[in-house]
Amino acid sequence: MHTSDCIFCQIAQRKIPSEIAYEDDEVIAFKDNQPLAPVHLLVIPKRHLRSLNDVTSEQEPLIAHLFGVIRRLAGEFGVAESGYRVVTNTGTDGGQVVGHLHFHLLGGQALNATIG
Ligand code: DGP
Repeated sequence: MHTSDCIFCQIAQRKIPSEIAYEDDEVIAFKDNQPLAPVHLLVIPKRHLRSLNDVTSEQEPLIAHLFGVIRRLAGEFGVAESGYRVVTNTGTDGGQVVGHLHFHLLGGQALNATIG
Protein backbone atom coordinates (compact mmCIF):
# COMPACT_ATOMS: atom_id res chain seq x y z
CA MET A 1 0.00 0.00 0.00
CA HIS A 2 2.88 2.37 0.82
CA THR A 3 6.12 2.80 -1.10
CA SER A 4 9.15 3.43 1.08
CA ASP A 5 10.86 5.85 -1.30
CA CYS A 6 7.75 7.99 -1.83
CA ILE A 7 7.72 11.33 -0.01
CA PHE A 8 3.93 11.47 0.16
CA CYS A 9 3.65 7.90 1.48
CA GLN A 10 6.07 8.95 4.21
CA ILE A 11 3.96 12.03 4.96
CA ALA A 12 0.83 9.83 5.08
CA GLN A 13 2.61 7.55 7.55
CA ARG A 14 3.78 10.64 9.51
CA LYS A 15 7.41 9.63 9.00
CA ILE A 16 8.03 13.05 7.44
CA PRO A 17 6.42 16.00 9.26
CA SER A 18 3.89 18.18 7.49
CA GLU A 19 1.10 20.56 8.43
CA ILE A 20 -1.86 18.21 8.26
CA ALA A 21 -5.23 19.81 7.55
CA TYR A 22 -7.38 16.68 7.38
CA GLU A 23 -7.03 12.93 7.76
CA ASP A 24 -9.22 9.85 7.64
CA ASP A 25 -8.58 6.19 6.84
CA GLU A 26 -8.24 6.79 3.10
CA VAL A 27 -7.25 10.40 2.55
CA ILE A 28 -4.84 12.92 4.04
CA ALA A 29 -4.47 16.63 3.28
CA PHE A 30 -1.51 18.81 4.17
CA LYS A 31 -0.06 22.21 3.33
CA ASP A 32 2.18 22.38 0.28
CA ASN A 33 5.70 23.31 1.35
CA GLN A 34 6.16 25.50 -1.75
CA PRO A 35 2.85 27.38 -1.67
CA LEU A 36 1.73 29.15 -4.83
CA ALA A 37 -1.25 30.84 -3.17
CA PRO A 38 -2.35 31.84 0.36
CA VAL A 39 -4.27 28.57 0.57
CA HIS A 40 -2.34 25.71 -1.02
CA LEU A 41 -3.18 22.25 0.21
CA LEU A 42 -2.33 18.86 -1.22
CA VAL A 43 -5.04 16.22 -0.90
CA ILE A 44 -3.91 12.65 -1.49
CA PRO A 45 -5.11 9.07 -1.18
CA LYS A 46 -3.06 7.30 1.48
CA ARG A 47 -2.76 4.33 -0.86
CA HIS A 48 0.16 4.73 -3.26
CA LEU A 49 -1.19 5.50 -6.71
CA ARG A 50 1.36 7.08 -9.03
CA SER A 51 -1.04 9.34 -10.86
CA LEU A 52 -4.59 9.60 -12.14
CA ASN A 53 -3.54 7.02 -14.73
CA ASP A 54 -3.27 4.42 -11.96
CA VAL A 55 -6.87 4.84 -10.76
CA THR A 56 -9.00 1.79 -11.51
CA SER A 57 -12.78 1.85 -11.79
CA GLU A 58 -12.92 0.14 -8.38
CA GLN A 59 -11.06 3.10 -6.91
CA GLU A 60 -13.39 5.74 -8.35
CA PRO A 61 -15.39 5.90 -5.06
CA LEU A 62 -12.11 6.81 -3.36
CA ILE A 63 -11.63 9.71 -5.77
CA ALA A 64 -15.23 10.82 -5.23
CA HIS A 65 -14.60 10.74 -1.48
CA LEU A 66 -11.38 12.70 -1.98
CA PHE A 67 -13.30 15.42 -3.85
CA GLY A 68 -15.74 15.59 -0.96
CA VAL A 69 -12.75 16.22 1.32
CA ILE A 70 -11.56 18.97 -1.03
CA ARG A 71 -14.96 20.64 -0.95
CA ARG A 72 -15.03 20.47 2.85
CA LEU A 73 -11.49 21.90 3.12
CA ALA A 74 -12.39 24.76 0.77
CA GLY A 75 -15.09 25.71 3.25
CA GLU A 76 -12.87 25.32 6.29
CA PHE A 77 -10.10 27.40 4.74
CA GLY A 78 -12.55 30.13 3.76
CA VAL A 79 -12.26 29.99 -0.02
CA ALA A 80 -15.51 28.25 -0.97
CA GLU A 81 -17.34 31.49 -1.71
CA SER A 82 -14.47 33.49 -3.22
CA GLY A 83 -13.42 30.57 -5.38
CA TYR A 84 -10.56 28.16 -5.71
CA ARG A 85 -8.82 25.83 -8.14
CA VAL A 86 -8.19 22.08 -8.00
CA VAL A 87 -5.29 20.79 -10.08
CA THR A 88 -3.76 17.38 -10.59
CA ASN A 89 -0.60 17.26 -12.64
CA THR A 90 -0.17 13.98 -14.48
CA GLY A 91 3.09 12.73 -15.93
CA THR A 92 6.02 14.59 -17.41
CA ASP A 93 4.17 16.94 -19.73
CA GLY A 94 1.61 17.57 -17.00
CA GLY A 95 4.39 18.84 -14.72
CA GLN A 96 4.04 16.09 -12.13
CA VAL A 97 7.09 16.10 -9.85
CA VAL A 98 5.98 13.84 -7.01
CA GLY A 99 4.92 10.40 -8.23
CA HIS A 100 2.03 9.90 -5.82
CA LEU A 101 -1.42 11.03 -6.96
CA HIS A 102 -2.23 14.41 -5.41
CA PHE A 103 -4.70 17.21 -5.92
CA HIS A 104 -3.65 20.81 -5.35
CA LEU A 105 -6.29 23.00 -3.70
CA LEU A 106 -5.37 26.61 -4.44
CA GLY A 107 -7.15 29.74 -3.32
CA GLY A 108 -7.12 32.88 -1.24
CA GLN A 109 -6.29 35.18 -4.14
CA ALA A 110 -7.42 35.74 -7.71
CA LEU A 111 -5.58 33.00 -9.59
CA ASN A 112 -4.06 33.79 -12.95
CA ALA A 113 -4.14 31.44 -15.90
CA THR A 114 -0.79 29.83 -15.17
CA ILE A 115 -0.71 29.40 -11.39
CA GLY A 116 -0.72 25.89 -10.05
P1 DGP B 1 3.53 18.39 -8.59
O1 DGP B 1 4.29 19.25 -9.55
O2 DGP B 1 2.07 18.42 -8.89
O3 DGP B 1 4.09 16.99 -8.46
O4 DGP B 1 3.66 19.12 -7.19
C1 DGP B 1 4.29 18.58 -6.06
C2 DGP B 1 4.08 19.53 -4.92
O5 DGP B 1 4.48 18.86 -3.74
C3 DGP B 1 4.88 20.82 -4.99
O6 DGP B 1 3.96 21.92 -5.02
C4 DGP B 1 5.69 20.85 -3.71
C5 DGP B 1 5.05 19.79 -2.86
N1 DGP B 1 5.98 19.04 -2.02
C6 DGP B 1 7.06 18.34 -2.46
N2 DGP B 1 7.68 17.76 -1.42
C7 DGP B 1 6.97 18.08 -0.31
C8 DGP B 1 7.12 17.77 1.08
O7 DGP B 1 8.03 17.06 1.49
N3 DGP B 1 6.20 18.32 1.92
C9 DGP B 1 5.17 19.09 1.49
N4 DGP B 1 4.33 19.59 2.41
N5 DGP B 1 4.99 19.41 0.18
C10 DGP B 1 5.89 18.90 -0.69
